[in-house]
Amino acid sequence: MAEVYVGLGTNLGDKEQNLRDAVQKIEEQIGKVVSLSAFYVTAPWGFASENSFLNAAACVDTDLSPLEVLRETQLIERELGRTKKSVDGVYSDRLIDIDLLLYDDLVLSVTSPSGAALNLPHPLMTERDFVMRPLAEIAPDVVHPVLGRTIKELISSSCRQ
Ligand code: PH2
Ligand code: MG
Ligand code: MG
Repeated sequence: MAEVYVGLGTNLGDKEQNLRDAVQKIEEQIGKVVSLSAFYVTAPWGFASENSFLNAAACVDTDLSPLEVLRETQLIERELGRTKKSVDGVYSDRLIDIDLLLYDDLVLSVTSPSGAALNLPHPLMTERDFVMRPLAEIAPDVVHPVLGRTIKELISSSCRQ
């Protein structure tokens, strides 16, 4: 059994419902959601949009491998109506985005059979306040496996939005 942290984001449609639907599907398809942060209203980061985001973080106990979790999160995104993916850091509005942040203390960089990159921990997580604030709420004492510091320590030092 592994402990996975995921970040959830949406800035289109009924955002609260999108997050709730994603959490329900994660529970059905990935594993037990053992904690869920509050939902945070955040400004779009890294691109211009009129649509504010709703972001959250969740901790999931799973028997799936990292690549299996990635396959399921991508499937759930499509089931909830997402059609476009970000390409080379060019972001766009979306119904739902589910990003793997941490998988136990694994450090890895692989390409999935579908061609998607999987990097753990998520390489941009510490730069993103919309990730770190919800994560710090549910996992303040979890240690980042590369930086060797807790989420609580990292949010008070390097985090920007
Ligand atoms: N996701 C992005 C890019 N920018 N900004 C906010 N506020 N919330 C997000 O979830 C988000 C973003 C790429 O996935
Ligand atoms: Mg994302
Ligand atoms: Mg994503």
